[in-house]
Amino acid sequence: MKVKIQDTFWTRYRELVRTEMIPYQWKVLNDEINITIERERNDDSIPNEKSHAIENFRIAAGLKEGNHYGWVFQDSDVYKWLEAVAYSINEHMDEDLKSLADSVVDLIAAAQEEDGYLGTYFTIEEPERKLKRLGESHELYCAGHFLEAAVAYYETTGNDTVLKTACKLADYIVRHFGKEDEKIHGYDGHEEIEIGLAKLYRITGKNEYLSLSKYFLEIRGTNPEFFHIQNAEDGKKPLIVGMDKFPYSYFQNHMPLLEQESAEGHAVRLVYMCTAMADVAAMTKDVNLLNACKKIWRNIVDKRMYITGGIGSTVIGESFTLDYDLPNDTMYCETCASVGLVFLAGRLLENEFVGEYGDIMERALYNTVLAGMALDGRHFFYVNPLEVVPEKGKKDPTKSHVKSVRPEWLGCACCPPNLARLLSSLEKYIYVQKDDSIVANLFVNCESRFSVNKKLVTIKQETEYPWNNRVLFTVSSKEETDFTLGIRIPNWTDKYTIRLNGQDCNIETKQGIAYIRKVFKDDVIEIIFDMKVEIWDAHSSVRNNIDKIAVSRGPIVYCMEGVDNGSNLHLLSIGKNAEFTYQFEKNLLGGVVVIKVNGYEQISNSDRNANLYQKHEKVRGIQEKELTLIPYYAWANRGENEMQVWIRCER
Ligand code: FUB
Ligand code: ZN
Repeated sequence: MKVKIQDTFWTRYRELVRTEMIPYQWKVLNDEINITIERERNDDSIPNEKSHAIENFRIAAGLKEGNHYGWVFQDSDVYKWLEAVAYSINEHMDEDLKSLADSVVDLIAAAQEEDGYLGTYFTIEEPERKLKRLGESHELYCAGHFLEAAVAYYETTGNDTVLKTACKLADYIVRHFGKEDEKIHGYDGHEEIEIGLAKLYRITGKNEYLSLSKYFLEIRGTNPEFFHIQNAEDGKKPLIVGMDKFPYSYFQNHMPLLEQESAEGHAVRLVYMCTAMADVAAMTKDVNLLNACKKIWRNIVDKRMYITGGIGSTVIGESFTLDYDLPNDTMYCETCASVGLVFLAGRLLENEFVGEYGDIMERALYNTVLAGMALDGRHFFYVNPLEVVPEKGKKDPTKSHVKSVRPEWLGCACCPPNLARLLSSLEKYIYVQKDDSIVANLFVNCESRFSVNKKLVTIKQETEYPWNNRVLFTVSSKEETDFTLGIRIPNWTDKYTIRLNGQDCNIETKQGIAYIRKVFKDDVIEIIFDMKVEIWDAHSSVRNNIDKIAVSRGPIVYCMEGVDNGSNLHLLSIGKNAEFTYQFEKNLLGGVVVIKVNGYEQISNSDRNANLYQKHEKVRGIQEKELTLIPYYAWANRGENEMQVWIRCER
């Protein structure tokens, strides 16, 4: 399958990645740019003087002298950058960028030790502690990111060094971990190696990589004490302050994966773990593993996910908390966690054609993932709140992670390059194919080629999604080709029509996907979704959202911002039968559909001398006010101001 995107909405982002993010991030990784690196929350242990990520490699390679700087997982910023470059030059070859990336590959290879070990922190600072403190060390996490980057870079460029370095590293890990007595019967505190090994298996066909990936999943949680035992044997100071005290569930090792039924612990780790479960399940046809993954998915989607596709309800441990606990202004909703949710949905879709996987992917992608970066491609959110009063983030220590302006860079820089690698590889998520069934999962202007029963089929998608409700599929094949084309019917639409070659038709829909089975040659399918403004209630167990509504249109969730509606957004409300209007504004926020509604404003008693508490008035004093809503992903691009997704509803 080869998909080429030519889409107004997405090309803008992908060009931003290519022309802004990748060069900008390169300068940051090299400490060549004068920017403010913000701590993601008030915590003095967060390193924020510089990135030093490339310099760490130079020191580890013996090209420079000095100390390691940054998190123990600082290397992963470079790997994710390399992965994004791989996808970007695959789409748009840039010889200068390729030479730069080749030199980074050489540097990484030079930093690799003779036996295959790769990890600048331990090579430079504490070689004697290698693999001795896996709960915190992130050694296999970084390795997993390198394997992912290496596979992507090898696939694009055929660079031999990158593949050799990756295999040498993977072989090192195979030699050190596994069932055999002499090996470590353990795993990394942060899942990721499982994904990297599975990818490396796909291109090398080496069974030991897939087996080890499966082993890491199988052993996790069977020995919850593993990290504690290692820490005690190590006996030295933790590698990450306080992490040795985190509960087992933070690492998802509180019980074997097959027994886990809810999404627990650190959100990014959880979704990476589930991504690997779905991946390995698909490759090994392991139904139990897939079912276990689906159980956790159900818990996320039904009880622990924000309407924006954000996950992680608390800053403590960047974690899930409990069912229906979805506070809007203290949440975490890390950008990486939603990037991971996209990966997970994609892997589940490869296992089974279920529309819901695409629905959630779309929700995370168009809302939290995109909110993770500013429209200039040079400022990034780590945490994605659904309600912000800027002063609170500054003065309330429990909200120091809730920023109202995207920083230029972050002490922990996991999110920006994660965004870059996802957006530059978006073409991987548009279709899924299994034998002679192709499903259109995302609606993006693109031209795609498929091999179906050894025949070449081209499918062109034309659409103005997410602003417009029409998608046209033009299928062409030199020879008549019998196959099934599925089209996901998004869960936000109540009605849709499909026309095949100009004729209305009734199509069978299964699990959220409409299927057309026929002999295709030159055919046109037009699908029109009913894309009106929708209002949503949260489940009544979500205490923070009682008597509030959220507004969406198509896949886009909306919010109110102070710049359009004034401050004190909490005083605004929308009537039960309010009528919404919408309009595309091409000069606003890069071109967005803006929603307007006649709502209300509670007459405020802003007199500072007024009593804090006053006798209850039966009738609330309200006045009419037109409210303006913009896409959530585009908030905080017009200076610092309040923002709110869930809006009070006058019933
Ligand atoms: O631990 C590595 C990365 O740093 C995680 O994925 C993020 O959540 C951040 O904690
Ligand atoms: Zn992150």
